[in-house]
Amino acid sequence: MIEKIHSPADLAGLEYSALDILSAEIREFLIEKVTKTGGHLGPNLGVVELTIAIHRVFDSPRDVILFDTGHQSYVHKILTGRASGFDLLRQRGGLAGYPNRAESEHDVIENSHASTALSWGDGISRGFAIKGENDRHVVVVVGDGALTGGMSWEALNNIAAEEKRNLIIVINDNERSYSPTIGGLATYLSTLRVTSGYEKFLDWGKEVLSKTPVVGGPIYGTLHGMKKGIKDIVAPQGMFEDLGLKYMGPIDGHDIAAMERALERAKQYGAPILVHAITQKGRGYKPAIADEAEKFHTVGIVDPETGESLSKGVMTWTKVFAEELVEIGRVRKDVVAITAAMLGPTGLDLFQAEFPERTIDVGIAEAHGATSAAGMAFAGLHPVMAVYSTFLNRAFDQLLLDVALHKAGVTFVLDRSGITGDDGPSHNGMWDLALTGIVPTLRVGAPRDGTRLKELLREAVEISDAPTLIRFPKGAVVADIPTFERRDGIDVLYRGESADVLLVSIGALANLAVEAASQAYREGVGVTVIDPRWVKPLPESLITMARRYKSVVVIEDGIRHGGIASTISEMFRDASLEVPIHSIGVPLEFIEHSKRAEILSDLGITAQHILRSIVEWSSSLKEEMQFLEHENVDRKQNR
Ligand SMILES: Cc1ncc(C[n+]2csc(CCOP(=O)(O)OP(=O)(O)O)c2C)c(N)n1
Repeated sequence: MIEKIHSPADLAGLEYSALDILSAEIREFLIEKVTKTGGHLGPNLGVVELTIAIHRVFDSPRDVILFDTGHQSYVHKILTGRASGFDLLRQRGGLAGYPNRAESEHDVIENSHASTALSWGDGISRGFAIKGENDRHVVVVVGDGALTGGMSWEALNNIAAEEKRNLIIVINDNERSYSPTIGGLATYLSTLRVTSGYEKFLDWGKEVLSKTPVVGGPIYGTLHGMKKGIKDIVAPQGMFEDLGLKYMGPIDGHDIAAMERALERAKQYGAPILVHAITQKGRGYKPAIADEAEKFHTVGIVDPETGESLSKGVMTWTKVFAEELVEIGRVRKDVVAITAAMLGPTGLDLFQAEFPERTIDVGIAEAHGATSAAGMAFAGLHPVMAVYSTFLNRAFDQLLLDVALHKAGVTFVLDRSGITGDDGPSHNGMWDLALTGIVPTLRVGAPRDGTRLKELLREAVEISDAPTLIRFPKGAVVADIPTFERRDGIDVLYRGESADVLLVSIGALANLAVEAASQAYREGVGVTVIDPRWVKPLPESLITMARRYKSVVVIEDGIRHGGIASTISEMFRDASLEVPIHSIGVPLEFIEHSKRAEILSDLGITAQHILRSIVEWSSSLKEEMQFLEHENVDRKQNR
């Protein structure tokens, strides 16, 4: 059946028995494809029926369907004619792992950061209402995890206040973010989940009483009129309704007919309404259901039968950090670990296993997590907040004004810094060096290998009168790169024969830098490679060192604009040091999904590219100097 679905219109008129077959085929398809490419398997297996029901009740793209975070939009992609793209999911030229406007008119937001869809839905439905496009509906699918994010609540506050618009909020409640969703809201949703609900009570009442002659109708009417009072006894969904949002549910999100009935009623409602759907993450795939930790939230390349990973076990940056933090935690009882709903992905599950009382999951709430960390530092703890680099963007103001202004002894650990690749433009951790570069009091460390990561982490947690931040990339940690010598905190990794180029290598790119330098020697260019380790503040001795070289080259896995090369230029300018600076890094562009290695190669961040650039820059510098020398000689002779 799946080949017959080219657009949502092809779903119309299908019997429920046919839809059941289609659902099963979509699950098989997802398991077959996503286990080959990697991607978000568990969440998509959970929204098959829910997505079919939405596309049958609403008329996309005239009606707008938004998926919060966007990782659960694969079924939507299949139903909107993109099944053939799944062989290249998240790969160069293939389908994006998130909604993407360039792919389809059915995609409106290009997301991946959680908790934004309600604000988008608020804006779009408000826009339709103001323009008088009252026949258009906006459907927002939002997970229980995404509802833990503050933006969701800011949006709900606005949505509830503005009655007249067609906004349907579908809560996709699978009780999980990556791991089980935490906090008061999760507890509240679980109360709603187990209370089979006053909607059912009313349905029952209607059925029974309408069969009772004469008095039945009026009694039902009275019951309905009293609904708020009854509701508080039968089901405590009061919070949403007290906010001013009509609540429907809970509804079995895997029952297409029930979902359609609920969505049809919601569509007619004419004001913001919330449909609470209960779904099962990983549904229909045994290995996902059996995975207690994360229900296969996201997978790499795995055996479709067993769900076992097919990539060799490698030592990752995440694991080096996680193990070292446990070691530190054994000695330092004041060290606490904070995660924003990403216990497993940041490696903090190891810390939690040993120190559950010192591990805090704040939900998808990076901003709150950062300020809460400042509070814990004030109370005498040393919080280590581990987040993906891209998600720190969410907490910039809190990092600046709550943590740094208060000189709080908090350590941020940024995993997935630099180019990450497969998850597309919004997931690259390419902004952190530029963003953190402008935060007073903050110290930023960029380890080049596992040993330096451990060393910098230990140095960071010793600092209690200022915040620190350690950044490292995704994936396998590189082999250790030994220090030739350490001078004023700067490691010299390779010493060139002549003082042509001083190559300043930032973080995990050091192995490329050393390789390029060793080859440059054969091309007659002397390159010395240094690693400052702490890139903010940079040691003043960098200026003294640079004076001896003809040029300086900086390589960094972050945007060139406002990054470390920029900081070094400013340092040199302030010191009236006139040495040419070249920078290799990420341009100021949004970078489409592709493998990290492919993108780095495009950007000239490989040993070969670095070598070529250095040789080119050095020879043009030589030519320029020879030209200036000739001019000087001519001038002297003409005098
Ligand atoms: C701001 C932000 N922080 C962290 C993440 C990482 N993340 C991706 S999906 C996810 C869990 C989402 O849970 P939920 O909304 O319930 O969706 P589900 O996967 O359960 O369908 C998290 C924490 C993110 N996408 N955005």
